Amino acid sequence: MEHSKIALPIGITLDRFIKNIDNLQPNTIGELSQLLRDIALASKVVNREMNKAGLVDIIGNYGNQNSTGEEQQKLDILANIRFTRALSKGKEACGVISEETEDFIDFNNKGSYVVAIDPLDGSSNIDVNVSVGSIFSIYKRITPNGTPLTKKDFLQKGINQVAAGYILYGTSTMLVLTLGDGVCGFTYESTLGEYVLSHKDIEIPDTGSIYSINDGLNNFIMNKTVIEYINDCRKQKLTARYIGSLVADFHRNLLKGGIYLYPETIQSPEGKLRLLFECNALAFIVEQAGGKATNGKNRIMEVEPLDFHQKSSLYIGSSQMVDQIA
Ligand code: AHM
Ligand code: MG
Repeated sequence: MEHSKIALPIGITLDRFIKNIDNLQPNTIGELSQLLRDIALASKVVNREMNKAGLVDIIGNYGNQNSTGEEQQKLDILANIRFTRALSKGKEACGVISEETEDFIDFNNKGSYVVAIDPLDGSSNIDVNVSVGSIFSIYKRITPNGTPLTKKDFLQKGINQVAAGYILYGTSTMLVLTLGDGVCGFTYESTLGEYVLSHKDIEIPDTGSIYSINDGLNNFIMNKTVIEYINDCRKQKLTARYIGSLVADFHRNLLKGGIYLYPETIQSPEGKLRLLFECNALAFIVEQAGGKATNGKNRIMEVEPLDFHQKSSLYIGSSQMVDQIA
């Protein structure tokens, strides 16, 4: 695969990185670069709120359920507000759909892009100070600019993504990004308040020694190939690693080589993760890094979403490992 043609040195800021993309493709990417800045800024605010989570009364359950019936945590709500506000203030995104809301929001502006976002993934881990993440996908709207947005602007296949990324709030905070030309990672330098390029042209190893699955699901997995594959992993003494924060599990496997599996189970026959908010963005990133993502039958990026909150099984990571499932 051909990777980033942009020769930028380690240590440059995300802002400069984005500016350089502008210089290379001024007509196509100008709006997108501002949109990425808005997302980065919102993530810094979320990061700040995350860091003080132990100090003030913002951790814990908000008492509501989100549209798929799970409990929302307070920081979920806050993160959703921060990202939505940042996107609505700029004029580049014309609408957003979030894992935390039932329907999309139309910003009623002339922007060209729509954003699908999981503002805080793995939020049940916040109370115990374990890594969580934000995940985003950016698409061009399908309906004409300036007209009301419709469902079809958001129900797009993953292959239509123009950019995708995640922010991992971990031992350090990182933003990992693809614009369809390789994958770059930026580490947050909190004293400067800047993301700096720390991981250039990330490539996932073709195979690895890590498999990541919730072992408690074992007796409820519906796909026989997956059951056999996990047994094989055990026989080969691969290393089982599962945090229960998709972004963190994915990020580790992206850098070290491995596979993340969330299968269809008797309790969740369609899988648990959301195609629009979680699977598509990570599938785009992994493919750009040389890996693969499937639902066990099809390439994730080619699945047609019929519902905003559609769930999916997910097998994602090193290509040779994912090939054994699909
Ligand atoms: P969330 O979007 O409600 O936070 O749920 C998604 C999370 C993923 O981060 C994680 O990989 C998975 O759910 C863990 O699920 P389980 O506890 O069933 O293993
Ligand atoms: Mg999530």
